[in-house]
Amino acid sequence: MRNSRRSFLQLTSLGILGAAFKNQPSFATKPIVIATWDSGVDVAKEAFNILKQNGSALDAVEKGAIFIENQINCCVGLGGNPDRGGIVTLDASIMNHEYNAGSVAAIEQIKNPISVARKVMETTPHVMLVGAGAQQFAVENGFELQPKKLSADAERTYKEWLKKSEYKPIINIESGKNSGGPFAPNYFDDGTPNHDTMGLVAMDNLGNLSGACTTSGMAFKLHGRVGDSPIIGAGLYVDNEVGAVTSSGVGEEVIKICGSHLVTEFMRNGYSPEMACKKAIERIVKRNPKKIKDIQVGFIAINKKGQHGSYALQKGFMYAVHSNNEVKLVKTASYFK
Ligand code: SD4
Repeated sequence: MRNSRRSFLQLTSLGILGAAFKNQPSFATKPIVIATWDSGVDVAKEAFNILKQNGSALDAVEKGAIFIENQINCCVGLGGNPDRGGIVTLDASIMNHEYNAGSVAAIEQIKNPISVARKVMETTPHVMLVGAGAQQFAVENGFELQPKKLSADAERTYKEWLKKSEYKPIINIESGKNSGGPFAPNYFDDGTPNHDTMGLVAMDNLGNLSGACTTSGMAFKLHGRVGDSPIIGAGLYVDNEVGAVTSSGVGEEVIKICGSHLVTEFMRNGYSPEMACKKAIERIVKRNPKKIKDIQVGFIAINKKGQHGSYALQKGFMYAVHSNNEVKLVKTASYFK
């Protein structure tokens, strides 16, 4: 009672009561998982398999992330595009319902960085390990060092990129529209478009929230560049009292506004998941109104009631939702129409 009165007061004092309720997306019963992009459909199915057997949200999001990291011709995981020196470096983070978090950044030759991130969370007093130290920790914990070899797709794309070596992010405005540059979608062998980041957040049957985010990052980046995905509060945030959020797009812009944490705080103040994502995107717009035309950022969120929502800068962003034994792809509303 006290809580709902407080939320009501927060909403009215912010003058957004009507807007927040108008934008409430469909209600979903738990368990539920949502995952970025169209490649999120299969990822959500993997994660939901765990949830429907009463598994934890944490196990579910890790399973979903592992599934996509294991796709050899996918741009998440070791099959992803390399940095400008031809080296694949991976970022990943995971967070559970007790504010515990783990992440690895710029890790090389490790197939499942998400599981290394979970190991960091569960077995060390730290949150984040990077580069050679992250790799050493992984090997010491039984993760096999993989060969330094680009996937066939990545090698082709990299060779193409080397012809001009332009360091200019190309936004993935719509699946299938761009290819061959940073942020361009890649494709599975059957032509299915795919993207270089997978973020997913879930609520289990107990009502607990968790999230995971894994990426090969910005293609042809500077060696050592780290994006938003492994940074807790930027590419991923979970507050079990409020909701869980993850992002995709130009990580630098997400980091600068502490994006996923910001979306969580908007939900804490009573905004629906979609409205909370929209408010964070508007913060990016306000910060840099000129630059935003050339970049993409999208957030996806669920709140404690199992409601979900999303908002992006550019059109073309989407996310998969798996609840009630069915999975669907939802088109995200965007700032630019
Ligand atoms: C990054 N956010 O490294 C990631 C890239 C991404 O779809 O999301 N691409 O900045």
